Amino acid sequence: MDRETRVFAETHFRGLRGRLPGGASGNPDHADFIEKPDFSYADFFKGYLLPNLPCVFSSAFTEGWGSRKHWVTPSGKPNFDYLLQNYGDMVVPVANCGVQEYNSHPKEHMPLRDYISYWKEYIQESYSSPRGCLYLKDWHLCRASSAEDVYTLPVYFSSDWLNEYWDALDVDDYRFVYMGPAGTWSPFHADIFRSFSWSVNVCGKKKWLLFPPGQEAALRDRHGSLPFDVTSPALLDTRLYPTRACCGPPLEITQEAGEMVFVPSGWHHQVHNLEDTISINHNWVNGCNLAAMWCFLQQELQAVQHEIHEWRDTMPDWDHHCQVIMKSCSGINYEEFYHFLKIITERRLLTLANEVDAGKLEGASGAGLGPQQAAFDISRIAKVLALVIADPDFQRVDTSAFSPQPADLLQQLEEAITASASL
Ligand SMILES: O=C(O)CCC(=O)C(=O)O
Ligand SMILES: [Fe+2]
Repeated sequence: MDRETRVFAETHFRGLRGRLPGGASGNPDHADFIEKPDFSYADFFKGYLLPNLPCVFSSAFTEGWGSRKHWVTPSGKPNFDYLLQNYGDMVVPVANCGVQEYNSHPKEHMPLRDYISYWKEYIQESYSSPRGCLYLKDWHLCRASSAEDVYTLPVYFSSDWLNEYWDALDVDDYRFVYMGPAGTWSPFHADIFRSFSWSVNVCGKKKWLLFPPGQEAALRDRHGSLPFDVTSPALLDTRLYPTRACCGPPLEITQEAGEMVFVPSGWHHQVHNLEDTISINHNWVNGCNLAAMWCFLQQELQAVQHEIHEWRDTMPDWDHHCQVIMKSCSGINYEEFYHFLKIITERRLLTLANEVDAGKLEGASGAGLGPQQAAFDISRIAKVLALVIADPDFQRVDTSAFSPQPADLLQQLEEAITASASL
């Protein structure tokens, strides 16, 4: 990141005065298409990441990817032989797109070779099977094997604290491979923790239906539930969906082979594979959507509190129980969120310290995007950490074993902000 982009970003957040970036006024009718790879990180940051708007990058951006060479036949179909030879024994999660279980498709696990046998048969039987329509999704290929020869992370998406954090802990990641025949689909959702996502088609074609943040409220049914499938004719029934007509049409994107879609934070979406498709995607959080993640966690805690409110006065440690339930339902609670902020802060402080030692070499520091990015990151963490510390539910968390103490971490951040003002 250059200095001008950092100043632009900090001015942008000052202008928001703590409000979350919405993403769009009304429903945009198209997503910009970025043709040329001479598009800079600053162009993406200012044009799409900060205003929280979707865009599509042309296939030129993924030209050199190993997966686009090896996973695809010359006629553009999945290369089953290559996949079998290289990954056949790996166990993968597979969802049944014909069945709804709560708000997702039920999943089972099987070796990739079994899934590929199913897929070949499904094609031979003219895209039908007594086993239903099966979609391999959320496969953590990178955790199981090196992905160096599969793809390279585009610089635009490299400020990724979620994967940086989980890599530091070495327990999880948010990097996925999806593959499935034409007809497989992902139900209506917003991404985990209000993260951003990017998604590349290694081969095939997807249709995306996207709604800007807030628009989904009009899609709720009379009980307040979001639809599972926004294309369902049931949505036309005004007794079931009384406010449906207040929601504009979705932004529709057709993503071709090699193209890369940027999904902004909090945009609900539904995705359909129009052809046999393989895709790679990441979920990611950084300074631009950190406040949205914190808001989401507050809502998650409120939902838990609502569920067990009748025991509030009788259960000792009721607040602690809410945090335990939150961790098991959402994958993270307030303690872990604090730890996440702490780890990212420590890494950025190191980047800035090295920067001073290294005589201010732009881009030469550990975080990849340079000292200006680290300074921006620090400023965003400070803003969100101040909100966390002021939150009454966080004040009820036992922080006695936290090191450093939250107020001390905030102090460190504020000192770093002062020191980096002249960078
Ligand atoms: O490709 C899909 O089926 C879903 C992808 C998705 O939801 C995402 O990348 O956020
Ligand atoms: Fe998604």
